[in-house]
Amino acid sequence: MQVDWLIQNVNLATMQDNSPSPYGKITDGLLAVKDHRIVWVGEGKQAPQFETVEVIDGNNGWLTPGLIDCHTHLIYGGNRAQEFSWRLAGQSYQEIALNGGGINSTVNATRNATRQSLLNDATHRLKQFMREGVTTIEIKSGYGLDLDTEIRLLETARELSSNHPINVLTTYLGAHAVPVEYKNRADEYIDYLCEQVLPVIAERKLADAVDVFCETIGFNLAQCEQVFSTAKELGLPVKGHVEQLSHFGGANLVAKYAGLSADHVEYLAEEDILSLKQNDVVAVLLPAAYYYLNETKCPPIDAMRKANLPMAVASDCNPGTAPMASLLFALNLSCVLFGLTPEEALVGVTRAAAKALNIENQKGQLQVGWDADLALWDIHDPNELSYAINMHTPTDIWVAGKHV
Ligand code: DI6
Ligand code: FE
Repeated sequence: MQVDWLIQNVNLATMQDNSPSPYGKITDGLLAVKDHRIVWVGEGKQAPQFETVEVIDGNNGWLTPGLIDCHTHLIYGGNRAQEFSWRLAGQSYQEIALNGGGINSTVNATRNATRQSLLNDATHRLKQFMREGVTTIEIKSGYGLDLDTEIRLLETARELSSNHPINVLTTYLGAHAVPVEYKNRADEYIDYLCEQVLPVIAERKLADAVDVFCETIGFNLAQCEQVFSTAKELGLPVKGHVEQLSHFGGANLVAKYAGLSADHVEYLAEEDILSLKQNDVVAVLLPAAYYYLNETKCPPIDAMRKANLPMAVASDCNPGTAPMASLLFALNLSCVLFGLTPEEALVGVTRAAAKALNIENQKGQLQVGWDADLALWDIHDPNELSYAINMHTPTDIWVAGKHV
């Protein structure tokens, strides 16, 4: 069998869904790559003869799919360190937002930032994720709100993908906050968003999906539904920041539009889970924001587990509620704070995260035909990836079969 390269003497965490063993584990395995795809994966002793160019010794380490961070706000100007001290002094996130801080203070900093400074700051954060073995990352807009700045953010996200060996999927999050120029006129802002911004974004193919902040301090159900129906008319899938600070009803709206994912879901009700499951929606857990906001209401993990609802885990990297550029730390938080098992956590940043981005048939598993996005770890057990904090980075990373 002609292949470009293969790795042997390696343990495989295939993350395949139908495997009888945890992590889809194959010990003493072998994986072969041709062009940018996996063409063989299994036990070394079962492997056929390969005519190959390069044979890599895995040194009995562990090979996982490249990690996928399916929810970030990576690109923004300035920071919210001042608010951090206000929050430590007792002000709530909601109070600060209602007093003109929060998202809108980052919108102001972003609108005044040059494209180069946005790119430089985002590149610094992106490199942190890449060194942890993240090979696919979702990046939202949402700190511009006006057409020009939203376009600048999404073009910058696309530029990151062309400058670095990482797959970037972009999401338009114009419904993140009401901008100052539309203060107390949220409905008119949503009309502007749906009539003048989203059509341009769609026409220029700058976004792969559309997101909303559906919350008391965000947008109401009618406003979010107007965004969702416009997105659907333009052929874009939807997702939502829902049930983050209250049970507000956004999860059912995502289900109604057969959205890709319902994100945060701290206040998800058990009856909402069935409609998410029936509409093939992924729950995206964002434990860093829960931790940073001192939230006390955990997502209903056990009920989602019992319903077999796919649960992804993501960093939510953003300047307000998760100024944190580590997907591995999010893994640890998802276990310690939310009660995921280490295996569920790793599924959350591989197979389930791929599904939340509509790429589950090409990334997130070690499977024949899937993209050869891979990370090799010098560990004795895949549990170590969520157990340890800041102790592991991959010894080797491949994106589309190319060593990076
Ligand atoms: N929920 C969040 O936690 C982030 N956005 C959202 O809709 C926070 C964004 C920020 O505070 O800058
Ligand atoms: Fe978010």
